[in-house]
Order: sequence, then C-alpha cells, then structure tokens
Amino acid sequence: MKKTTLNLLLALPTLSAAHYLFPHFIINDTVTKEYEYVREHDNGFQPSWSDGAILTSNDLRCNKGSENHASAPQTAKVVAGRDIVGFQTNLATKIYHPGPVTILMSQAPGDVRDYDGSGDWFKVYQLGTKDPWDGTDQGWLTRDRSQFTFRLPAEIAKGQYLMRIEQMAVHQPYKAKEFFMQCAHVEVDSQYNGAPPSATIKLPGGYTKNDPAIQLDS
Ligand SMILES: *[C@@H]1O[C@H](CO)[C@@H](O)[C@H](O)[C@H]1NC(C)=O
Ligand SMILES: [Cu+2]
Repeated sequence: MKKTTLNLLLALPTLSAAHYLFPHFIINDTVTKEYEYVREHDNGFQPSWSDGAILTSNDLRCNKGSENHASAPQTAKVVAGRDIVGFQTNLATKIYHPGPVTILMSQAPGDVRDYDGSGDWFKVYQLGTKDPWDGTDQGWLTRDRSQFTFRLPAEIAKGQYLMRIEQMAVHQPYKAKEFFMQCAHVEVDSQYNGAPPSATIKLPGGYTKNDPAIQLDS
C-alpha cells in the first residue's frame, strides 16, 4: 500500500509536466499566488480540441467548468498604460508545445465575477514565430517560456474585465490543435474615455476551422 502511494506521488510531477495551466497572474514583478486572481476550471491539464468542437463551444472563453469557480478569485487592480501584467504557468512549467500565445480582454457589464465572457473580446498581446519563420518548433517565440507579460495599453476604459490567455499548440499531426486557456479577473483604472477597441471577436465565433491558423499543418 505504502509503495503504491509513493509511486502515485512520484508520478504527479510527470503528470503536471505533461501540460500546463496559467494559474498565476503577474503584476509588475510580482507573480501572484495560484488562482488568487485567476479563475480555475474543471478541465485538468487540458487540452481542448475534440476535432474542432471547442471552436463553437462556450468553453472556448475561460475553459470547461470555469463558471463553477467564477466567484473564487479576487479582482486584480491594475492601471492602464502603467502596469506590466500577464500570466505564469503552473510550477513555471516551460511551454514546450509549439504555437502562439494570445491574450484577450473583455469588459464585464458589472462585477467580473458575474460575467460569462459573452461580450466583445479585443487583443492586448500576441507572441508568435520569429520573422521570418523557418517552419521549425524552435522558431516559435513562445517555446520554453513560462511567463507572458506586457504593458497594459493606455487605451482601455476604466472597468472590470476578464483577461484571457490562450496557447494554441500546433504540434498535433495535420490540422488538429490543442487549446489551453484560462481567465484572470482584473479591474482597470484608466483616464481613457475614447472609443472602445474596434477590432473585436466573440467567443465562440472568433475562430473557425477554415482560419489560416487552424489550417496550419506543421
Ligand atoms: C508597477 O510599476 C510601475 C512603474 O514602476 C509603478 O508606477 C506602479 O505603481 C506599479 N504597480 C503596482 C500595482 O505595483
Ligand atoms: Cu499536448
């Protein structure tokens, strides 16, 4: 019995190294505690694809079962145009699957803990390949990194938002992909009162199977 338990424990790091989550929100140089500001989900170490079914599912927003955890995280106070924000993986696991990392935001109509992500999403960060790309896995700038941070743009209105990180792994054979996504809760302080971002998508809806990114056969 004892031996079984030990074997199980030893197996855990391997399991968690198999894939990754994004439970740590980052503000400036501070990596916050697991799920302090990030909504947990019920999709284990993921990923999501199911022959493209994820692209038309509400799970594409903050991952499967995330609504069960919507009231758990705190809301991180951040300042537009000033703070460096982003995410770190669990145990600082290095992203070893080739593929882009994208961060989107969507404003909650009220309290972000009540928000399901059904509104408009705009892009605040993306990391893709070296330019030009030599077509190799090593040519992805995301590879072997565990943190993805950026300065919060100044042109974001005051309010509460979901901030969603996604990695789309392209290593699967042919046109299959692996989606890893997770959302943080943020409250933006801002002086901005201009127009809202014009380039927005809905989730689901913003991706289709015919998109060049999904069709990429690496
Ligand atoms: C983040 O860093 C900026 C620039 O140094 C500083 O003005 C700001 O107060 C910091 N934000 C937080 C939340 O500590
Ligand atoms: Cu994988």
